[in-house]
Amino acid sequence: MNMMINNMFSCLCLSAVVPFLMSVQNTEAQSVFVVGDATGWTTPQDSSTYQSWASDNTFAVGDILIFNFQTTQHNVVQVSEESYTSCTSSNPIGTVYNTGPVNVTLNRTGQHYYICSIGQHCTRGQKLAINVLASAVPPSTATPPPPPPPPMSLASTFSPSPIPFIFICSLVFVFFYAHY
Ligand SMILES: [Cu+2]
Repeated sequence: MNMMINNMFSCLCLSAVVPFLMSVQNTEAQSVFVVGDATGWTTPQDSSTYQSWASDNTFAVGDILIFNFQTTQHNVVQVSEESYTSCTSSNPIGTVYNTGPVNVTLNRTGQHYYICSIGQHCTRGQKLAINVLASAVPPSTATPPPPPPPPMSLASTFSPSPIPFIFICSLVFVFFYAHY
């Protein structure tokens, strides 16, 4: 009889621990992007460098862009779409960053345009257009984590994983009746 009680206790422990372990993996996703990767923020050989870099990545609110450049060689100016297209920096949005490297936190959704306003750098391809999405958290982990496991009782532990519970306990009963 003692053995049966022990085994039932193990069943209860298992059915409480498994859902708890499944809920542990839930972390805030914030990505850090180095613009242009190893190329950094410079006048590129290929004028489509930053366009293709942007299309290889997905940006979301909370993510950080790092513009790697040497102070006085380049700068970072956020501009409107028109200014991005025509490479004019007369109407910058927010701060003009002259000291490299620069960390920019993406704090709103939608299109963001950045250019270098030094010389002809922008017309030679030192310009970046990105689309920022609402959230970096993928849909599967977007739901809040379940509350911590409730105190151990048959009623509360039965519902999270009834199948292993029923299966293991059936084995225990079969074992019990076969031997006593
Ligand atoms: Cu430049």
